Amino acid sequence: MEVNMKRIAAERAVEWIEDGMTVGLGTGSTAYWAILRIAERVKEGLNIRAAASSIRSEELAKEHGIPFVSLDEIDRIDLTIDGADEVDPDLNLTKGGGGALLREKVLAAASDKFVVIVDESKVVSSLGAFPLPVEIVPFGSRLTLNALAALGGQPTVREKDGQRFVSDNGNWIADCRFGRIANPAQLSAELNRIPGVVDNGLFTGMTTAVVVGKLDGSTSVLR
Ligand code: ABF
Repeated sequence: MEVNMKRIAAERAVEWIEDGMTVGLGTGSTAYWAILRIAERVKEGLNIRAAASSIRSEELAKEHGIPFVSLDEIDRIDLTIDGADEVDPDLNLTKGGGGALLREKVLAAASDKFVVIVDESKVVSSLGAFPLPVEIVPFGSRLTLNALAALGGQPTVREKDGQRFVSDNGNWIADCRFGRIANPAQLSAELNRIPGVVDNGLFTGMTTAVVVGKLDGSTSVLR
């Protein structure tokens, strides 16, 4: 039987949600399994309120009856469950393959617990094989791209269906090929010092736990 590794990771993480929690909803195909499982638990009586890391996640959650709260009404999130593109041994992440990195990082930073759900292909010895998404403002983008190139990023502005990709925040994504990222925290700080950079897909020192779905149908938890 085909194992859906993303689904089993998502469903294990969702079991950690407790009544009365404010829950952050991630973005991407793994996070969507979590949203579907949360919706099932809400129908079974779970009492939560959710905040979403993308317009797409909010739409999906509302379609399935998950109660929402505006981020303007809360100061903390109890638990956010989100996907990732890569996870290194220190639980640093590459995120942003779905173009939602900015809102995802806002939620993760406001969360008491930030739980990442992945299939085992995402667990790597070091970050960097996946091109690093960097959210940039369109204004002066050529200058910003030059600065990213000067750092060794070989930036490519993301396109989707032949059009320039625009994030939920009206910005662009530059996918950067730095190669192996030996010090994610240092690179993240260097990137965010570039004036036209809004944020980048390196999530360092933010992860509470990673739930890994495996091909044999089991899950493991990295802390
Ligand atoms: C999102 O999930 C993004 O940050 C990340 O790129 C993506 C991973 O996608 P998937 O779960 O579909 O593999 O959180």
